[in-house]
Amino acid sequence: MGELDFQKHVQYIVSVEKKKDSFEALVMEHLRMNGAYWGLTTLDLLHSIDVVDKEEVISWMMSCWDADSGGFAGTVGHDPHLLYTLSAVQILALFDRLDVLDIDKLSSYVVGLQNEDGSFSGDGWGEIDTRFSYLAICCLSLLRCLDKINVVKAVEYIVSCKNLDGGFGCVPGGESHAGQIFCCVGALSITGSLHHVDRDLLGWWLCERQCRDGGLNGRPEKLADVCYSWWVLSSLIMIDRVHWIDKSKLTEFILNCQDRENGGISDRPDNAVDIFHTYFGVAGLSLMEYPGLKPIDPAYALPINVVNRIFFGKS
Ligand code: GRG
Ligand code: ZN
Repeated sequence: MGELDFQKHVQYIVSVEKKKDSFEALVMEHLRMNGAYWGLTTLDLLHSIDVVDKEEVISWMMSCWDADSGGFAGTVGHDPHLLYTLSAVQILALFDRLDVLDIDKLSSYVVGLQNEDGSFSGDGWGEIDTRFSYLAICCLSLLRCLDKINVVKAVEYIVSCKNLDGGFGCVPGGESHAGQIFCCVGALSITGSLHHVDRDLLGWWLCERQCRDGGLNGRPEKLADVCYSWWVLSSLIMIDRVHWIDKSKLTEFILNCQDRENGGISDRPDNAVDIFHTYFGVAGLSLMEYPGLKPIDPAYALPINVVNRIFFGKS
């Protein structure tokens, strides 16, 4: 199975950033801010964030800020959305440059997306999903502004999306899915509300996601995919049940998804690599304390030293 090829993955991430005119870059254009967050976080976990020109990234990011609404867009000239707003805050946290933000305007944008029942819309168009609850709560917490929303109602809404199997869906009654579980458990963890989770029941559902090949899937009967190394493992860590997974088999599955020639990690062995699965693979290995990687925080999806710097003022 070999080892994690630190150097090749750094080269791959830098090359994706440079290939702005490729087909892949064009179809991903609307998500550029989110892609930048995945790439930069991965570089930091690999101890290589200094290969990027931070000032250049910050000036591009600020051109994606919509001063009218207070939110960030996925790229210049597009509409703002909570997803890109959190990605922008996370990138600035990585760079230790949250000072460039207009925190009042930004937090008002997020606050304005909370609905009567405590749920959140992702943008002005109104779609509701527990993903948006996570995005809003994580973003406001990083800005030290959680007190600006109705946290009790936000938590009540998330709890109303809990299922009999212990998992969570996107809206009340929605099927449990590992991605939504990450969002709900992450938001409950950040707000100090994990007592609403049945840890044994949910831990059992999550550890059953491990397939014969060692990889994790997102729900029953589906194929294993490297991204669930993040969604499932981070949730298991937050509820203190990560020892229910076979770590060495999962490590082997992730390492087998590396492109040994050009770097990058794919969703499953022999598939094409992309920036998202490169993050999910490296972050999954970081959660399993793979030697040489920075440890990552399972709720904020940022290196632990970055989270400590925000909340305790140290690096
Ligand atoms: C900052 C870490 C971080 C996250 C931001 C947007 C978001 C918050 C979380 C998304 C959570 C989510 C719903 C992830 C699932 C993504 C995914 C792989 C969906 C695929 O679903 P299917 O049904 O695939 O196409 P399966 O694997 O079920 O066959
Ligand atoms: Zn995937």
